[in-house]
This record gives sequence, structure tokens and C-alpha cells, in this order.
Amino acid sequence: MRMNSMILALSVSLFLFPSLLVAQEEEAAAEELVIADFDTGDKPNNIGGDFGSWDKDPNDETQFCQTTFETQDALGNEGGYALRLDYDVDSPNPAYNGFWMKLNGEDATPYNALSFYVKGDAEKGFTKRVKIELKDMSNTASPYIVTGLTDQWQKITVPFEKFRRVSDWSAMNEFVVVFDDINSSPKTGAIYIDQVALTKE
Ligand SMILES: [Ca+2]
Ligand SMILES: [Ca+2]
Repeated sequence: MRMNSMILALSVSLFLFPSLLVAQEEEAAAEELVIADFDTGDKPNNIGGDFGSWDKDPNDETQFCQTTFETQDALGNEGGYALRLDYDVDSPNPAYNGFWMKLNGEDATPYNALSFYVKGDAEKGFTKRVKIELKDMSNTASPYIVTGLTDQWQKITVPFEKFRRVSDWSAMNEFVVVFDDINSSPKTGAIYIDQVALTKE
């Protein structure tokens, strides 16, 4: 009798509030936070964070990284953009440079992986290996090497446990791409990046 009334109560609530079911489905589907799709062709990123290129030694004109928005969206969105990174770490001096993007203290604890799309530029040439880093608010760089780049878009998903030096996932500071004269071969080239996201796999 008691069980029957519970079932009755449940059926009545679902009849009266079908949105209870819908709300749960939406929650399950929303387990991705897009940090940057670059589709406005401008700064900031989707969470209000600034981004740009950096260079170990801006006075050394033989090394640099520069960013441009290109209409080659990773998801095939016709109005969209990807970000192109032209790099040069071919220098008589120690060389490294790349791309930085602020994560604005975002809480990453609902997620467990970083994902993004990447490809190389066939015309200019590109490194098959590239280092990425995540930093929490302590600003300690936690590196991970992405390998196997081709001239076609690939989705890369890196589980958070690969970023061993991130200690506080509740407040993230920065995502960084690093070109250096050890990992980058050839030492000049261009890659594209798009759809940087935190995901729950
Ligand atoms: Ca895009
Ligand atoms: Ca150079």
C-alpha cells in the first residue's frame, strides 16, 4: 500500500512536472565548457579571457610566434574561425615561444579532460610534436607533449591526470602552447588550433 502510494506520487509528479526529466538530460549533455572557439575572429575567448603570442626574447628578431584568425573552422562552421600560430624557433640563441590564453580562474572540477583541435599547415610545414601547458593560480607550468600532428584536423583529448603539476583544479589560470628548439621540427612552421574545451569524458 505504501509502495503503491509512492509510485502514484512519482507518476503524478512526472505527469505534472515533465521538466524534471528534461532538466536531468540537459545536465548530462552540458558536460563540456568551451573555452575558445575563436568564432568571433577577435578577443576575448568564450569565457572572457585574453590571449596572444609570447616570445622568450622579443629583442631577438630571429625567433617569434604570431597569431592570426583563419576561416578554417575545425567543426566546419562556415562563419567560424580557427587560430593560426606561425612560429620560428630557428635562432642562434636559445629559442622558445608560443601562445598563451587566460582561463580567468575557471573552476575545472566538474570536468576531467582538456580537449582541442589541432592541425599543421601543409604549405608552410609544421612540427609533429608540440608542448602544451596548463597552469592553476599558483602559475606552475604543467606540461604535456602532443604528438602525431598531421595537416588534417584532429581532436586531442588529454585527461587531467596527465597534468601532474596542477594542484588546484578549482581555479585555473592559463593554457599555453610552447614551440621550442628541442621539440619543434622543423624549427619554422605553422599550426592551427580551435575549439579548446574542458570536457567530462
Ligand atoms: Ca572555431
Ligand atoms: Ca628564425
